[in-house]
Amino acid sequence: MRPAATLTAFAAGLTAVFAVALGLGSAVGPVVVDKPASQHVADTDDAHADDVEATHNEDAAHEADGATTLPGLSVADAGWALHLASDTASPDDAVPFRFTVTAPDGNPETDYVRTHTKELHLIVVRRDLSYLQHVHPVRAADGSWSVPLDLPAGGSYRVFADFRPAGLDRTLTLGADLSVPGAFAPQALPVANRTTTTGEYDVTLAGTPVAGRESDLVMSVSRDGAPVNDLQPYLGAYGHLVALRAGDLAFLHTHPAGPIEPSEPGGPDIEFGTTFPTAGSYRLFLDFRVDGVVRTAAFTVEVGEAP
Ligand SMILES: [Cu+2]
Repeated sequence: MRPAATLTAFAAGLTAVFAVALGLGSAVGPVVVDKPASQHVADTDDAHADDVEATHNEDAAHEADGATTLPGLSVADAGWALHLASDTASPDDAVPFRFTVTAPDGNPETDYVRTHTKELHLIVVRRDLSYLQHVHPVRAADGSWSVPLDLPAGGSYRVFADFRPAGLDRTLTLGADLSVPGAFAPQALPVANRTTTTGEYDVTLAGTPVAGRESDLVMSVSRDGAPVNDLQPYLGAYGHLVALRAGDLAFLHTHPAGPIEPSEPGGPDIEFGTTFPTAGSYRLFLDFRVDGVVRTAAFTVEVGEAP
């Protein structure tokens, strides 16, 4: 073949592959690619059939079959999309981090159903899982969100916006990449641990998680060897747990077991039900509040195959 003909054939081949990929993408459903607003509306109905089934992600079988994009892996879902004002953040926390969430009509979403007492939870994690920050941005009347971030070092970060729009019967977790300029020394995932320390508090983890069904995890807080019985309600619960899969940072929803709206001090145990979609390594970040200070305890867990 002459070079020109080769190129033409190559281009035709590429087009065919691309067309197949596109067709497959629309057939499979939850759309990873951010589309123009005009297509969002049409997609919403299609996505709805999936929504009913995907409500909620705690459906272990559904999550385990791998057919659906897990929360946090996509910048857009069911017509809603996350837009960072910039994909680069300043390490200077005086510069607010800004973003918007657009609705299926393409306009910024302004109508939210509160979950855990907030309209939107923003979780920022360094991609090597060495750092996590959970904050609650402020929404302006035009729908734009802003919050100061405290990012300790350069590197590649993942931003998760966790919220429930009023027009949807489930929570969405949209994720986007964020770069922070500066020196970056990636850290290896810590080995699995059952005890950890944050400030003067020790936290132990009990439970044997297995893939594909809800696993019970119990975290117990102590100080100087004595159980801590004065955990303060924080965001409507005694503790909040964010679980991320090592490798792709899939975001796992966890559900506190026990009272959802505690008004009395709690502890030392905090219980969660978590569905790990696959076997493998996960990093868990537990937020709890004592003496008015929110602490974060981190664990690495190795999740086994279901017996
Ligand atoms: Cu939150």
